Amino acid sequence: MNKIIDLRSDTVTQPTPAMREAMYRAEVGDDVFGEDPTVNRLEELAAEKVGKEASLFVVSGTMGNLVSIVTHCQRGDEVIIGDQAHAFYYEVGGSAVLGGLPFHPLPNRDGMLDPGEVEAAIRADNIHMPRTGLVCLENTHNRQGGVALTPAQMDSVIRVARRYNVPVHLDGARIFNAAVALGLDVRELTRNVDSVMFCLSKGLSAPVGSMVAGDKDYIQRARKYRKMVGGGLRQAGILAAAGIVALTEMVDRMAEDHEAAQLLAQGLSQIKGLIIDPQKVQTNIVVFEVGSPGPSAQEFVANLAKEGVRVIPFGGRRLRAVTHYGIEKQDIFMALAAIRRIMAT
Ligand code: TLP
Repeated sequence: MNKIIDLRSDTVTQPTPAMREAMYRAEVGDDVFGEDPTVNRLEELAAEKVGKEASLFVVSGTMGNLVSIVTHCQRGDEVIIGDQAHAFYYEVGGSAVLGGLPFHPLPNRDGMLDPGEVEAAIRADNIHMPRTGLVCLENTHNRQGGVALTPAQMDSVIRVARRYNVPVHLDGARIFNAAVALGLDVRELTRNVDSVMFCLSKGLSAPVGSMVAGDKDYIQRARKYRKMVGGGLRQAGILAAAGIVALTEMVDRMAEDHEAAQLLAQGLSQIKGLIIDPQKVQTNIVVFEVGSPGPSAQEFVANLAKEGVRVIPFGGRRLRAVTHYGIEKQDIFMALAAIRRIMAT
C-alpha cells in the first residue's frame, strides 16, 4: 500500500528511532515526589534552552497554557490575547471554567497584536472593572499561517505590558520553528516574557509533552496547579526521555520542514483554483484557500484523503497542511500531484 502523506498537523509526527531507544532505556522514579531523574534532567535542559530558571513537564500544550495562565492570574482577572490565538480560539473554555478568567480578545494581524490596542485594553485601577492579569502572545502563530514574530515585534507588546506591571505569557508551541526560521537562538524570543509554553510534540517529534518555563517561584506555583488539574505523572521519565532527544537532536532539522512547506506553497500557487501567497509561508504551516467556484474545504479534504493525502479544513474555504519529520520532498511532489488531480476533476 502507498504511504499516507499525513499533513494534518505536526502533532501526527512519529517518534524517531533514537526516541524509542531512549524511552526504552529511561531511568524513572515517581515524579510527584520529584524523584524521576529523567524528568528532572528534561526540566533542567528545557529551562536552560529557553533561558529561564526552571521548567515544568506537562502532558500537552493545552495543559501548559492553562497552568501558565492560571498561575499568573487571580480569579476574575482579564487576559488580553489575540482573537486568533490558540489559547483563546480553542482553549478559552479551560481558563474560563477552571480559572474563572474572562478573556479580552484583540484583533490578530499577521500573528501580531497592536501595541496601542493592547495599551488601550489594559484596565485602569477601578472598582467597576476587572484587573488586567496577563497579556498572551503566540509564536509561531498557528491560525495565521505559522508566521514567526521577531524579537522586536514581541518587545513592542511586552514593553507596553511592563509599563503597567502586567506579566506576559508566550504560547510558544512552535517557538523553535520561529527561532530556526529567523536564524536566532530561541532565547532571543523568550528572554523578555515571564513564562513560555512550548511543545515537545509537534515539530520536535516527541510522542507526548510540553514544557512551561519561567522563574523558580513561578514554576513552583505552576507545579501545584498542574497537580490540581491531574497532571501529576509518576514515572513520566519514559516520556521525558523522548523530550530530551527532541531538544538535543530535533531542533536544527526543522529547517527541512520549512523548506518542504515552501516547496508545497510554491506548488500550490501554480494550481488553478487555489489561492496562496508563498511569501507568507515562513515555517512549517501552509494555509491556503480553495477559490469559488470550486469544491468546499470539506469536499477538498475528503477527495484528497481518497488519494492518500491528508490535510484539515481551517475555517471557511481555507485548508491547512503542516510539514514535519517523516515528510520528504518526494512526499510533497506526490501531494501536489494528488491535489492537481482533484482540482482538475
Ligand atoms: N495545535 C494543534 C491542534 O489545534 C489540533 C495543531 O494541530 O496545530 N498552542 C498552539 C499554538 C497550538 O497550535 C496547539 C496545538 C496548542 C497550543 C495545544 O497543544 P496540544 O495539542 O498539545 O494540547
